[in-house]
Amino acid sequence: MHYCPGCTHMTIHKILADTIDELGIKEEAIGVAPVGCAVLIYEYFDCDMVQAPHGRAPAVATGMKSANEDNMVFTYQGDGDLASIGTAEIIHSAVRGENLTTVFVNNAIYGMTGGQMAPTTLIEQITTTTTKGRNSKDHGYPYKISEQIANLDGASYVSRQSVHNKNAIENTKRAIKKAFVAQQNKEGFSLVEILSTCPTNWGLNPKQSIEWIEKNMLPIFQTGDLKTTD
Ligand SMILES: Cc1ncc(C[n+]2csc(CCOP(=O)(O)OP(=O)(O)O)c2C)c(N)n1
Ligand code: SF4
Repeated sequence: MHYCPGCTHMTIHKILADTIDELGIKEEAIGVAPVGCAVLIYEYFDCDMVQAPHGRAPAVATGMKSANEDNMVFTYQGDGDLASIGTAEIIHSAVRGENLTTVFVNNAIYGMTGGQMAPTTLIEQITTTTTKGRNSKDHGYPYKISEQIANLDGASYVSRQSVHNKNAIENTKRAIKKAFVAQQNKEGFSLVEILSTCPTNWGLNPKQSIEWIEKNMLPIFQTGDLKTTD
């Protein structure tokens, strides 16, 4: 794989691929790849995949689903892609209640382009564009877009999970499965946000990156289901 050592995009790929296999939906699955470090996700998945311009995956996915409602359509998007340039697309897909599933990988930074501040960057987090740390006066606050989406009537299932340990990985798998089942049941838009590492741009080694999620991300981006039909 092309990812940096310790990058949990790889873990998330494995969870997602295993879930597709377990649900037996490989033939009808169509994934939409993002722009960002996961741009090459189509190299690793044995199902139909297309690639959308930065932030536009939900718009492309909407077309795929409209063409054939039996398609199981998912997008895979980073926080720069989904919560910055693609905010309009993701919010309005949820507003319209598009019957799609989104896997949203939040590593609190723009990974691919060299570690610039993302909307999800934490207060005091150092990035290449917040060299003294993000401060709310100049840069605003971390964007909890999943909470916003959970409040929309068109969203059926919204969850935030993580991959920092075995339990978290199991919960992530359960959540992705639930999101696909919501799509199978035609319940509307489903999204699973997953807290993920970026050791390279965080300037940490893989072990420290896992600890950084636990210490810094989990208190701000609390995990659990934000909306469910249960
Ligand atoms: C229209 C457009 N604007 C900007 C870019 C540059 N760009 C490529 S990837 C990226 C950020 C990716 O960050 P994120 O979505 O968080 O994914 P990560 O790389 O962290 O997984 C940006 C700004 C682009 N490719 N296209
Ligand atoms: S730059 Fe960050 S997000 Fe991208 S592959 Fe490397 S560790 Fe992963």
